[in-house]
Amino acid sequence: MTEARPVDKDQQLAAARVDHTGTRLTTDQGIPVDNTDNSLHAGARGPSLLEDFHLREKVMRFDHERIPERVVHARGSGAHGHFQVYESLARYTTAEFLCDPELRTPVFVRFSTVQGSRGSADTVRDVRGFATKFYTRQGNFDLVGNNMPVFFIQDGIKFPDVIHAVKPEPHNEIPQGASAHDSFWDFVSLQPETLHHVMWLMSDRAIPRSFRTMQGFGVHTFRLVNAQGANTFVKFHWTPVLGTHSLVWDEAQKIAGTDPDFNRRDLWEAIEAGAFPEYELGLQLIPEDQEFEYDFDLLDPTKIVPEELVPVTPVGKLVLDRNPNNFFAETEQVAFCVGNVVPGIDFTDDPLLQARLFSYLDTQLTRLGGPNFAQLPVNRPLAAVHNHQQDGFAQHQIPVGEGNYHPNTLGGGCPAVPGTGFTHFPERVDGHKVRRRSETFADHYSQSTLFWNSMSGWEREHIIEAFRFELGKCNRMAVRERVVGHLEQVDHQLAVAVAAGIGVDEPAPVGENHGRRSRALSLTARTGNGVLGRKVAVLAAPGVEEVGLARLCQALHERGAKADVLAPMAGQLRTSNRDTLELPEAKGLYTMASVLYDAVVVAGGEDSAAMLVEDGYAVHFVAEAYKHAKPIGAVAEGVGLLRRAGLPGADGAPAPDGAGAGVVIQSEAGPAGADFLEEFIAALTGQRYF
Ligand code: HDD
Repeated sequence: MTEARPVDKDQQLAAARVDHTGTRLTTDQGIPVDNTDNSLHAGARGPSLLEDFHLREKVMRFDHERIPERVVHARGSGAHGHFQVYESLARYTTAEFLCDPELRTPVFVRFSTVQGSRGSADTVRDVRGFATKFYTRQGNFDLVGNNMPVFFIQDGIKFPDVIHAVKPEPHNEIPQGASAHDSFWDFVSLQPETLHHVMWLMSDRAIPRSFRTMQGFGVHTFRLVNAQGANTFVKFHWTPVLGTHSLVWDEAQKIAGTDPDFNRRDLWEAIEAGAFPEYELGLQLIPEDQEFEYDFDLLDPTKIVPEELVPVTPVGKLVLDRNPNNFFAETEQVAFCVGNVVPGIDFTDDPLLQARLFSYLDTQLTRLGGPNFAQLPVNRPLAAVHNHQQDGFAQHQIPVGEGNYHPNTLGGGCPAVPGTGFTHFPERVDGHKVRRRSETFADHYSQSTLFWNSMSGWEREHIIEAFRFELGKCNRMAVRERVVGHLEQVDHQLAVAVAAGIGVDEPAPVGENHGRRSRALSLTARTGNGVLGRKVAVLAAPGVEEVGLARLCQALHERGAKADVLAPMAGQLRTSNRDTLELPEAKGLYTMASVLYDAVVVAGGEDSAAMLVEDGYAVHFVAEAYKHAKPIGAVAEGVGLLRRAGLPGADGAPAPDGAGAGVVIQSEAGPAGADFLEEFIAALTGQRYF
């Protein structure tokens, strides 16, 4: 067991931080600047002079502030944190950070969307990246995953094709941040291996509520290798402690306009507020001799290993507890490379993974301007770096001595190669060189059907609506028809429902649905715990009943949820008895929208309720929250707003089956009581009421 001590990435980063507080302005050369508001002119109204080095330097630096955005995953958001394993996994691996429960390994995580450019909206329908850099004492390990456990293609040579197809079309660069266009679906219709991932993409997984409520997956099968050299196949899973939760499509589209930074802001604010996002690392471990036990190939990245076959064992926890100091220096310059593995973790022959091993190293050369990107503070390993790699753009170190080759005597034979270090798993390989796909990769439909079968009723409805939206945006009828043809292979009912919405003839049944399900695939199996970090809008107006309002805000605060009081006029609210209770200042109702919240409560108070009922925006706010199946509460006079918005059950008559679910009402006058608060918080825990 190694010595128990934290490995401090923060301390390493501190050396790179620059704080300008209390300093005076200089040029990049350290020359003091006397005036940065005026160029040097020949006469106050005359031309600028070429000798003005300050002007030239300032403009030159500005001209070159941008670097190429990532060719995929351009829009992202990052955070620092740490990872700790629960118990030693030495049985499986020599990776020290997985073997020492005392060791807190610093990490940097970047979440991202795939299709859109750096300035695109957060809530588009897309896959989300979940990339983690572990700064271990044995070097950096990068787990570069997504929030979906499968990928569109089986061989990395198809990556440029699938990305060209999904990115904005080449002739007009439309659409931004969307897969709802002809070229993507043309590709899908011709490449059925995409189907399984497309099912995930059309599900609510593609519009996560928050980076904090999103699963992560390493996707490929990797290997763990122990001290005896024995190999265990492994799939990596991140499970958010808060549960996995999504938006609904109408909401996601509106947020893209109301707050394009929705997910980014949420992550930032949660960390600032101390509600640190947490994820459990889980492993699916498959003994080497069971490689061929399944009806799919472990090397095929379009397949999951169903949890019913191999359970996910929780092995450790990731906590994100610090926002970056500077977006560009850290989040933009972080360079993940799938090839960064530490001793005890190794690759498999998954042909998608194999191509990634080239691409990530290669892409940084263009993006970060040369081969020295590992020296950037956010990329620097905590482990010592010694080798003879030298020179290149932006070399920041000054290697001393003459022995820049191996073997040498001029440098004392250093850096020495002791013969221990990363040893590749000695997999036996035997075969002919062929440009061919393995036949074990041929089944593209069984797991697409498994996913469909595992969805709840409302998840299926959302999938059908998503297909109709996306395919409905395709101009070519032949593309729509071909996709429906593939859906028919997944499930007849699905294909019929989609076809009916997009003007395609009902397909004839082609076969039987196998009927298998995996409960772990449904969001209903991933509710998580509590209401931590949930955002509640409390609608109020002058004359609001203040005791109940204060109780509500406090009850939510105590459970880790956040209450925003929204009123037609921002600022300190006049309350029903003009008392001086400490109430939070109200935000302007018109500056916010129901789509930015997880739930709504209408506060009590006669004057307040009377004003809200007459306010069209407030009525819309509540009606929209109901449409998006969010928990809604109302206290005493506040119930009037629910009535005005036409919510079932608000008028005292029994609501039709299920229609009143998630609506919590306190009819009796007076402040919100304990029963109401408990019931509302229980409803908030239940998330949505479809
Ligand atoms: Fe990739 C970025 C995830 C297949 C080539 N990828 C990138 C990022 C994530 C993923 C999360 C953003 C990293 C960051 O935040 O900087 N990519 C995946 C997953 C895949 C996958 C889960 C399949 C299982 N990717 C994949 C293939 C290729 C690439 C098959 C090429 C053959 N990916 C890249 C890239 C990027 C990248 C071009 C762009 C920016 C970067 O690497 O650093 O190299």
